[in-house]
Amino acid sequence: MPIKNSELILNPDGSIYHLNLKPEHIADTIILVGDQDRVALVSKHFDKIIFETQKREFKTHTGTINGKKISVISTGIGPDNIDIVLNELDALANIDFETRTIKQHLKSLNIIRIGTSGGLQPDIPIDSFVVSESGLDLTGMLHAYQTEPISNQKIEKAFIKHTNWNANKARPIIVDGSKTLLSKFDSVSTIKGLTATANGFYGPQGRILRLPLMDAGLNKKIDSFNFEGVKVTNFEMETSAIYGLSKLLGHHAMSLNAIIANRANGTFSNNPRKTVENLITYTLDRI
Ligand code: R1P
Repeated sequence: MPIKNSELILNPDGSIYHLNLKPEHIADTIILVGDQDRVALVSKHFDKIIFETQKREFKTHTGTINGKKISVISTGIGPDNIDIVLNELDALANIDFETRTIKQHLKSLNIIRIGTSGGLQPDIPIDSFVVSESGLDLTGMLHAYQTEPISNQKIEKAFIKHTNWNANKARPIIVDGSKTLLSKFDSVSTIKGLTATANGFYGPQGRILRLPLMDAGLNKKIDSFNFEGVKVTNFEMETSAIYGLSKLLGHHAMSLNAIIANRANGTFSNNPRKTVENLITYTLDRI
């Protein structure tokens, strides 16, 4: 049965609805960044750009680097955007837009996030790089899908117990990154971690400006969680959503985080742009 026009939405030129891309416009290796302006910081390292487009916050540059085809796409902020980006990337790779049917031979993309993040432990220095071995999903977005095959029940249960997780909030899910991709980053220059993904920047990450929090002690409980040596290293807004959807769809994903803030000691990087640029070159050298 063909997928209906209302479910798989194509633009008049045949490109997919939000990303504005046709299947031939993407590489098998895709770097995701949050900020549209970060796309050019990545593509300036390309030999050449062979395709570029933008719609809303979704900007794409596809080119080659040392002859290898690569795409960089901005996602904007948050797990709701990741739902759009991952589903549309998978459609570009694995759905035939002519027949609107799923292809017989499915493709696995390599999806690498280069993002910014706040460290949660005092020993995670500002301007360091955290490689997310796993993502701790606090967003609820993944619950729209059948998540049983990708979750890690034992550690999730320990986290729920330790934080006395409020039953009105979505159940946390812990999803692993791609071991194949992560193995390329086995280096002393990175910190391996469990990255917490929130569905907001302020209250959902425990920041107080004017509004009191439902659970003012939650961040302390997240910081002190320790499951057989595994601690929550950092907070951001996309990693677990990327890991969850990539696993469910059969893609390889990993997330690299430039630590520009430290929430444990209240500090912020003096030069976050430089740190992000360093993480970009560090990443491109390894993929
Ligand atoms: C918040 O300022 C944004 O920055 C972080 C968070 O995950 C969120 O998207 O990542 P990016 O710098 O990649 O956008």
